Amino acid sequence: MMRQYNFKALSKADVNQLILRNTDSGNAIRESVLNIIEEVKTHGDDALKNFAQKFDQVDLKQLYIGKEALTKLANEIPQQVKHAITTAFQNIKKFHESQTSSKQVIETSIGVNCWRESRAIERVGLYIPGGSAVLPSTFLMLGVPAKIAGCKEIVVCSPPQKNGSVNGYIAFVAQLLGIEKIYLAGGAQAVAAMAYGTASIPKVDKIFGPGNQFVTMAKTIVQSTTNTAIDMPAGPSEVLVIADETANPVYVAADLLAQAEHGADSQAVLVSTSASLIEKSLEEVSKQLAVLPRKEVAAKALTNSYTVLVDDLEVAMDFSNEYAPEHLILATDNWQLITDKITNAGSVFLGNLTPESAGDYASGTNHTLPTSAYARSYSGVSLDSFVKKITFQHISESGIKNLGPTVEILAEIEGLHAHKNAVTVRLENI
Ligand code: HSO
Ligand code: ZN
Repeated sequence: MMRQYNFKALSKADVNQLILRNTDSGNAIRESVLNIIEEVKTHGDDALKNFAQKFDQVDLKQLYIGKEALTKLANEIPQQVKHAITTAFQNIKKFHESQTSSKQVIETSIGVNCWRESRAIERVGLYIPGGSAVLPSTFLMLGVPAKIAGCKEIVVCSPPQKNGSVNGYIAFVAQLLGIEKIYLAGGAQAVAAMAYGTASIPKVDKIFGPGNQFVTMAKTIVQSTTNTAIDMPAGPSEVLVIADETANPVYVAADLLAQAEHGADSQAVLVSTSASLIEKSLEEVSKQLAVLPRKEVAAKALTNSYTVLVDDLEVAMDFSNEYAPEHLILATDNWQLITDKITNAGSVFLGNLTPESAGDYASGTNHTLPTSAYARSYSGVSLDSFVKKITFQHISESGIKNLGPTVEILAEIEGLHAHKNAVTVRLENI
């Protein structure tokens, strides 16, 4: 069960200790991930087939599922599910389409025009987990912005199921996105394949997607050993709920458990101004936990989770900003009073009727978010993650006359005379 703390009794050092998570440098798995990467690098597709046998217990003849098979699988899913996935797809599309920026030309001084233009990252790799839970929602969250950005090549890897295929939900998402191939590779080996390329799997410029510690370690390694970028460092998922006496303990408990069921290493934190709300929420957690299909996983995550009693919402917010949660839920009717004070969070859910699950699946925001306090410096995945913003400038005759002397002086004080000359030769010629 969750540990309970009273903020007043905590020293600064205690708080620092409490907000620490996922500090395991993963050295134990580093060695095995390095071996996997080396295998894929040298043996390509054969290594991927061997790993599929070893880790997924399947004998793969070919490393992908093609368009026809995907259509067949997609057709088999219930109409109601197709409808729900389509609704989520449309909302995610609407929200991410609104993130396109139009070019804005700024005349910084007379005759000097500067602007930025977006260009899609050409080849992106999406990793869709398929281990303890298959996540078609993650496919939507990564595939939709990749499509809107106009990425030329979208490589999708997902671990094969026991029958050597992918599930129908993943296939249906592929169909909605117009993606015609899914590569059957999981874990660190999928990341290595996308970073180095194999005969079947193309090398990509940037790899996206959550995964277990092996996937995360592989992403971290390839980002420094190849020219492949990654979306962000990903640790176990987490939620911090700020609740006052206006919160509903049934809802609070449900939100904590939604987080806990993700994985044994997930963390759920409840920070509340009300001792009775904490007590009732914990009772509810026990009640709701007992009937959850993933109760073993959730129960483990709860041992890694805690509540903090605070004096007021401001202290709650200070704690939350220190913690920098991936997901922040403001379970209070008074959310408008404190939203401006949020400085660090991946994605925020306001009021008592806004569960994190809505954002996880269907409201439109992205669920690929910074964990492990990276919300202090990283944003979640958005359309921007799939583009580069390239700067442009054009200088006219009056522009170079105007700005040239400034550049000449700055080049002079840095002792860089070739720089100065690049301006001088033009000024002498006009
Ligand atoms: N809460 C997860 C996303 C997810 N939830 C997928 C359900 N399916 C990380 O934001
Ligand atoms: Zn979730």
